[in-house]
Amino acid sequence: VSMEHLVESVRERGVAALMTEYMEIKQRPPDGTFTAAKLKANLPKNRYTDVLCYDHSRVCLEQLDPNDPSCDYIHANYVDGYKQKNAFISTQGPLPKTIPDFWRMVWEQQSLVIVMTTRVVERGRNKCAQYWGPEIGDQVTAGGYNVTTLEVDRSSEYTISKLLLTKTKTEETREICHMLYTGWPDYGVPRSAKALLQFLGLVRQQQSNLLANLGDAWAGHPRGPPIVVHCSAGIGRTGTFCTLDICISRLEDTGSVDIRGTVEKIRSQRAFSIQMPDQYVFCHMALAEYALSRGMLSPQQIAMLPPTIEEDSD
Ligand code: PTR
Ligand code: PTR
Repeated sequence: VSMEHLVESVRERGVAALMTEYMEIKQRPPDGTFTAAKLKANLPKNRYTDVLCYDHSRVCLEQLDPNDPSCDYIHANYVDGYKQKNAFISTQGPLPKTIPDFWRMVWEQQSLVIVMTTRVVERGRNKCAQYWGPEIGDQVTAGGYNVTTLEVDRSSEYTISKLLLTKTKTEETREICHMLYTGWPDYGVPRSAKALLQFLGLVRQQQSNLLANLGDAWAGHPRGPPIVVHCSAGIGRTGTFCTLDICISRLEDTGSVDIRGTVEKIRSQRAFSIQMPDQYVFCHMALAEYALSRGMLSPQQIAMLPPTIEEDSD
């Protein structure tokens, strides 16, 4: 449907109808197996026992030990973008013991950008291991990799760091952009839709800058390697982020939106994506905010929407 249509329907049916729509999506049972995630040797690699990782779309690490079927497992799935296969890797926040696997995945998949939408500790609980150094000059050694923090740029809602990832054995190095969004509580929605949209634009920009540095290495794939996206479980906030990216690309390309279809598609690749009704509603509001900023909707149309959006549009 068109953006105007969407806004009209949200206004008419209200937020409660969106919540109901989300519950319908959520009630559908997972359609796939979780065999690798349930292997005894892999259980300690899952952050949450109730959030498992599909087999059919999982990212397999290189099988380093042919006798160990568990050594290719990491809690991560490929997720398609808008007209782009495997645009993202959605993954859980690394555990202390899976940090080496995480960096190995980044290296093997040749990813350039890591998006993190959780903080390391929230409400006194560990949500993600400190797998990179937060200060300039910090170094982290993980398995066969070394990670050095070269630059850190902090603003109120996010922190962007330039990391140097070195494969110790060959001394090959790669520049990685680490993009930490701090203004997003777990189980919740970002404090500011505007700031998140701005962040999303920066993610795309970083990916294309880093890609340009590589010359024609990715010639056949103009948008490059998968962007690694994670929160704590890698489903709620990660799913919301991917939904918005996909919906915005589609809106730019065709002028139409399909939030429900997008969420269903993402959930078919990364089970349980988008965790809260609020996050589903937020996708609608943020998309309306985006359309407003692009002159696709009028302020009057926006003013008719439920209040979430007005708080952000100053
Ligand atoms: N078992 C956890 C829970 O207690 O809810 C699973 C979980 C944790 C699910 C965090 C989603 C979470 O949010 P996010 O995917 O945004 O990190
Ligand atoms: N602790 C999580 C929660 O209660 O939200 C665990 C969980 C994760 C529960 C996923 C259900 C999940 O699947 P679905 O999103 O399909 O309900």
